[in-house]
Amino acid sequence: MTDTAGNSSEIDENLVIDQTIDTGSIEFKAGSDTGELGDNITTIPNPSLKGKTEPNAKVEVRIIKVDSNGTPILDGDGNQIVVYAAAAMMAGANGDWEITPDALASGTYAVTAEITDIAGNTDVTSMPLTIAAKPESPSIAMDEDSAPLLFPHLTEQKTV
Ligand SMILES: [Ca+2]
Repeated sequence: MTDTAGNSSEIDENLVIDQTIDTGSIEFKAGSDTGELGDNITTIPNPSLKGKTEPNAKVEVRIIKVDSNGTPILDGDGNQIVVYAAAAMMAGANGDWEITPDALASGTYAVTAEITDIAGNTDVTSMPLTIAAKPESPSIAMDEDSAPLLFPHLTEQKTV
């Protein structure tokens, strides 16, 4: 029925061996992408992320530091610098998964998701992620009550 090259003349669904994996994608959940959408840049330090892969696959998400070219930054021992590692989870029956990491410092990262499907195939998908510093605060309103706090030295001079 099956020759040594693996060609099968009669396909029995029970004998199909799954040797491929669809790692799918990673993207921001709605509301976690600030400013321009789809640029992988957000000012939210702990953006919620979602992915889609094979149903019931195991998903292990990590966030690592990368340089401005997207290349992983390594520590002195040559290991990737993991700033967040989610507990392993299982994608839903429709392949959906999501996480919300701990707050990250502003910088450039890569979100990686190691996917292991129910047949045991493993692969990694990733998404670049930039946490941008929040925009400058609007200029501070000046009034008599806040002035002494904002300018303690002025206050000291006045009270000498
Ligand atoms: Ca954006």
